[in-house]
Amino acid sequence: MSTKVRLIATEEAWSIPEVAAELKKVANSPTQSLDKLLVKGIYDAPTDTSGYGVLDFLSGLIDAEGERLRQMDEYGVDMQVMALTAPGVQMFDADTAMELAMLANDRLAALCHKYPTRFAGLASFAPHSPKRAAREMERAVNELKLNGFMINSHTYGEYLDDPKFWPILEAAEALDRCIYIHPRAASDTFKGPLQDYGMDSAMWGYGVEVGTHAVRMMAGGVFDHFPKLKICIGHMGEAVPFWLWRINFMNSRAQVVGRASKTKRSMAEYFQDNFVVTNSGVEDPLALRYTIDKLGVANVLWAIDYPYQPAKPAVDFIEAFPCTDAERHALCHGNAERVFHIAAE
Ligand code: 1WB
Ligand code: MN
Repeated sequence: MSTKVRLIATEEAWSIPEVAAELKKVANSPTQSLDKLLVKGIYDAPTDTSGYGVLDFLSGLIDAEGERLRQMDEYGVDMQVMALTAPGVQMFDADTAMELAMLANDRLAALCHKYPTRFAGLASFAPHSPKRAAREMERAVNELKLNGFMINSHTYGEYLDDPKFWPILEAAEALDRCIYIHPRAASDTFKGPLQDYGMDSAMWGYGVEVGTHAVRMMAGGVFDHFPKLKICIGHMGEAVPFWLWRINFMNSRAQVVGRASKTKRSMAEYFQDNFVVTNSGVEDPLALRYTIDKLGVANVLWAIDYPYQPAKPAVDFIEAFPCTDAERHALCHGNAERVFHIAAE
C-alpha cells in the first residue's frame, strides 16, 4: 500500500480587494498597455450572477478560505504556494505599488500563518523603487516568513537584467529565496503583433514575454554577478527548455564573433543552475518528460495555475504521469519544499 504523495501546487494566483479596486481604475484609465485587455476582462467585467462561474476569475482570486480550500480538500491538494496575480502591483505608480504590495504581503502572511500546512506565499514588491523593494523583501522573509518572491515580468518595459533592479536581485540572493517571474502582457515596445487574435494572453504572449525576460537575464550576464540567485519560471519554463540547445549554440557563437556580451558561463549552465521551472498550465506528459530529462527532476515543480486552470485535471494529470516514485516525490513536493523553504512532513 502506498500512502498518498504530498501535493504542493506552486504557482497559484490570488488577490485582495484593494488591488482589484486599483486594477479596475487601470481598466478605465487611458493606458495603452496590452495588459488592459485582461485587466478589463477580470476587474471591470459585468458581475457574474451565476455565482462561482468558470470564467469568473475575480471571485476565485479573492478567495482563499472558501472555494479554494474546498477544492484542495476535494482533490487532495495539500498546499498551494500563492502569490498576488499578474500584473501584480506593476501597473501602479511607485507609491501605490509599494503600499499595496505591503498590504498584500501582510494578508498573505496572515493566511499562511492561519493555515501553515495549506498555504505558503510568495511576496510582492514594487520594482519601481528597487531599494525600497529590497527592504520589503527583507521584511517579507524575516518578519512575515513568506517563502519567496513574485514579479510579473517587466515594469514599465524594463527587465531585471537592468542594473537599476540589481538591489532586488542582491536581496533575493542574500535572503536565499527564489524570485518567481510570472508573465504579464508584453511591454509597449514589444506588443505590436501580439495585439490581435487574443495573442496578448496566456495563449502565446505571456510565454514570449517571460521567455524573453529569462534570456535577457542569462545573455546579460546577470548570474555572473549573482551566481546563487534562483529564478523560477512557470508554464513549463515558458518554452525555454525546448529552445535551450539553440539558445546555447547561438549565444556561444555570437560571443565569439562579438555580437553578444561575454559571459563567464554558458546559457545552458545558467539555465541549469539558476532556474527552476513549474508545469503550471501545461498538462502535456511529453513536454513534462522532456523537461525533466533535459533539466533534471530536481529543477521541475508541479503547479496548477489556479484559478486560471481548473484544479482537478491538473491533479489527475500529475497523478497519471508516468514516472518513478523518486521523480513523483520530487515533482509533487520535495522540490517545492527545498526551493520555497516549506517544512517537510
Ligand atoms: C494566467 C492566465 C494569468 C490568465 C492570468 O492573469 C490570466 C496564467 C492575470 O495562466 O498564468 C487567463 O486569462 O487565462
Ligand atoms: Mn500562470
